[in-house]
Amino acid sequence: MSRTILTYGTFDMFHIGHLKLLKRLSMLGDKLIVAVSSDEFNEIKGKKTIIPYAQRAEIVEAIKYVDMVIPENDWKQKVIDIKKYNVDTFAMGHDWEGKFDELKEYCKVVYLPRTEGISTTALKQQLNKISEINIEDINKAFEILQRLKSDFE
Ligand code: C2G
Repeated sequence: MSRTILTYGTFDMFHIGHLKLLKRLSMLGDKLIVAVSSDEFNEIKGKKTIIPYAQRAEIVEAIKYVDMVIPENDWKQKVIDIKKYNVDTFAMGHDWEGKFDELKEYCKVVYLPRTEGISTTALKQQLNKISEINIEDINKAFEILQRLKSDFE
């Protein structure tokens, strides 16, 4: 009997943490279905994504561990998806530990350890820091370089 695994996520700015999770999920069964959060649903979740849904879904679909991608549009669709795709195991990273235990009525529920040291939030913060280097600083640096250049000519 083939075992279907189901997970949900935003997968914005796809990184190694996402990849390692999908790899480990694929080892739990024969078919991995990933529900990628729509842009509208992320607004409901209070999450602002950098990469739009269509691209996030295409990236996840291209991952060799993933067999199928479906859209995640609301919190309530999980039970419907579990029944529709005859899911054997529902699984998430452990930052969701205990949050979906009510699904144990329908299938196995598993929380896997997250990959430490990487997150989309942290990537966004780093990008913000870089963009904070304002133009003024850049101009100052440029002036100094020009003066240095003229000193050596
Ligand atoms: N993840 C991980 N290691 C990281 C970062 C993320 O294992 N360093 C896992 C998360 O635990 C999650 C999955 O990658 O299981 C996707 O993470 P997000 O894109 O942040 O998903 P989220 O916005 O939490 O959406 O209905 C549930 C929600 O859609 C979950």
